[in-house]
Amino acid sequence: MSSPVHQNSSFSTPQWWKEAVVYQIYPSSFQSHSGATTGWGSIQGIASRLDYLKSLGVDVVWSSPICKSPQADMGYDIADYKQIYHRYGTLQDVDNLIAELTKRGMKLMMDLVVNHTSNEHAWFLESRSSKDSPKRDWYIWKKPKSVSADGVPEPPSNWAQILGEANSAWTYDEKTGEYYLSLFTPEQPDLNWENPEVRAAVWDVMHFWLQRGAAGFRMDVINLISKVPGYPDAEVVLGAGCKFQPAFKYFVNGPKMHDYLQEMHREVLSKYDTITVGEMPGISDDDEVLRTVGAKAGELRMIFIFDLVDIDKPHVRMALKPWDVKEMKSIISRWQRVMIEKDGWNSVFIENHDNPRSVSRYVDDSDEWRHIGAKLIALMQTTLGGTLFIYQGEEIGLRNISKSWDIEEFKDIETINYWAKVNDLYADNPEELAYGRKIIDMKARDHSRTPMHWNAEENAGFCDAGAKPWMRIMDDYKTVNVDAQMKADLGDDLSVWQFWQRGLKDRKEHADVFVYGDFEELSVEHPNVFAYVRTSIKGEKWLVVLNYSGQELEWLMPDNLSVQFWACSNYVKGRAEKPLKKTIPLKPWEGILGRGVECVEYDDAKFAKADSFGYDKLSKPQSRPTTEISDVKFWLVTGDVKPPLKEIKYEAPSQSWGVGSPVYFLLIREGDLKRCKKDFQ
Ligand code: TEU
Repeated sequence: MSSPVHQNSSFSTPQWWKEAVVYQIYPSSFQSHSGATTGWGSIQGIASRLDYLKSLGVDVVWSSPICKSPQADMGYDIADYKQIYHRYGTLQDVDNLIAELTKRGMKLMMDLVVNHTSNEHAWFLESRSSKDSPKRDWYIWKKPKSVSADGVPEPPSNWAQILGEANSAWTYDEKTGEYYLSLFTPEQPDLNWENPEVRAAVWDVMHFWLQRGAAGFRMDVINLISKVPGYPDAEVVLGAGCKFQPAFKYFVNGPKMHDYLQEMHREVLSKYDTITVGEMPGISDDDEVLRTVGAKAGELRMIFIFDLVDIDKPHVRMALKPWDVKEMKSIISRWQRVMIEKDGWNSVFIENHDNPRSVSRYVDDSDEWRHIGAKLIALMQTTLGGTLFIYQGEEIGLRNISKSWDIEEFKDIETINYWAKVNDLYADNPEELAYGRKIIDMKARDHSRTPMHWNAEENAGFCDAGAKPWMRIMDDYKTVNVDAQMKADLGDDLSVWQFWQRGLKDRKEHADVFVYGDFEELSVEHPNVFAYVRTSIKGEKWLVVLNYSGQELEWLMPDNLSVQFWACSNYVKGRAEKPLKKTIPLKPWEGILGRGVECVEYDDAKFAKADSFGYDKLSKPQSRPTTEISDVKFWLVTGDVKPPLKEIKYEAPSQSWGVGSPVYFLLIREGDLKRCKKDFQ
């Protein structure tokens, strides 16, 4: 197999938006500004933290929506795309933010929410005003499926609301006797993208922000913009008592989605040098994904693929499905490989504002292990290929809301709807109620939305001491906060923040390996260890070994592999003292990063082929191989060492590293082996 990373592929072609580290801000919870009494974060607050973000290693700031909104869904219900929500500030504040970012060599990415608007948007108010309104067709209006004898209308189909699966995705409007489609909540009517006027209005919004200096967009549920005509009833998958059913297959990557994205590219994106990431839940088919992010397709730079954060999702988000580390690894490895083999580009993320905290979900957030677990995740994230996204608070290992909090502390509409459903269905069933609460404790979107912990002062430095934060601040802010972690002197250890900072620096210094390099998993069968090799186009290799378990264990390195040194570990500041080959002992939740060396096993046929290039003289090796010289007839020189040898293309066996990479061979003839061995002693 030959890897397109190195042949006829643009995967490794450097681009600023590939190397950029993107930091997601949830504006209500990031930073309020001094003097503000609202208890909400603000744009001025964001501007005051740019030096902080720069020092962490951030290049692009993506803020969740800041536009004018009644906040039914925390700004994902926009009432005016060209105005700012009053608590966040003004357009002038955004201009100032962009200027301050630019000064620091950073950029702003806006959240483009155009699958739907708010029901308070002027377009919708006009659309719902009468069936003859010129904007009637800007939204999706349908007659009731039927009207019962006593006059009760039935929605056009059985589709369930995404943020309240007990309810219909269709909202009845008394005034005109029709339903409108509102996939998320009734306050978020879906725009009708079939209408060219709607598309033109969206392009206009995009130009507005790009001309103002935004560098691009995260596009909210951009794969939901085309619906299957006819709006057919969805299959029944939710059990008794559920009238409405998830209908994703009728609106996820719908029939005209690619036409619309291509038009968007033609009309807008092709005219600017942007960073774009499409939020695309519910899609997992390689070829379909490549139609958007393949280098040749070029609709969007990258998308968010949800396989990892939906690992525990059955049909709806507020539910649980068992999963294990093997599945987690296979999801990550699969997408790493797909993008390499099929010449696409991907985002790397493990948290966002719609998901619980990664340290609580994938590792162990107890006081004993939070610190190590958060660094294990940081090591993985900073060594995976793609554009890296960090979610606010991930860099200090914030964890989920405590199970002791009252349900009233949860503010998200999805949680509120879910809890109402559970109470409606199971008011007298304490077991079901407890299970519902368990789902909230594990899955609610609120977990990632609590205010940021800046310091140990009142309100965690998030807002002034006198103001009341819009959402309760987590109880551990006095010990787990930015200030403490930045300043921490932990002797032979690093705080979570310091570890992230170093990881981001390393990632940038070795972008050819970590951003653009080849990826090969070495631990497919292991139940707990995730080990992989990243290889740059020049052949430089790094080995990542992550123990995703709370157990001490040993991992057996493949025979043809060893490392020169273990450069990094989530347990110590300096190099980790571990064996360089064979059996590697790992502590609970331990992650290590090694600088790799490879010794290719002798293979007669391949040796003969290589030999035919005419290298019959013994060349002196550039560095010392780490396996016994008698084990090999030739050995591979890592790519940053430039041997005085001819480059040959070698189809490496699939189990070895650097599949298909151009590699350098030092050819050692049988008769010279002895002499060579002597040289090394
Ligand atoms: O989320 C889309 C959405 O449906 C997510 O809940 C997604 O299914 C989930 O993350 C997969 O794990 C976007 C926004 O991110 C969210 O905050 C909004 O509520 C929603 O769109 C509607 O705009």
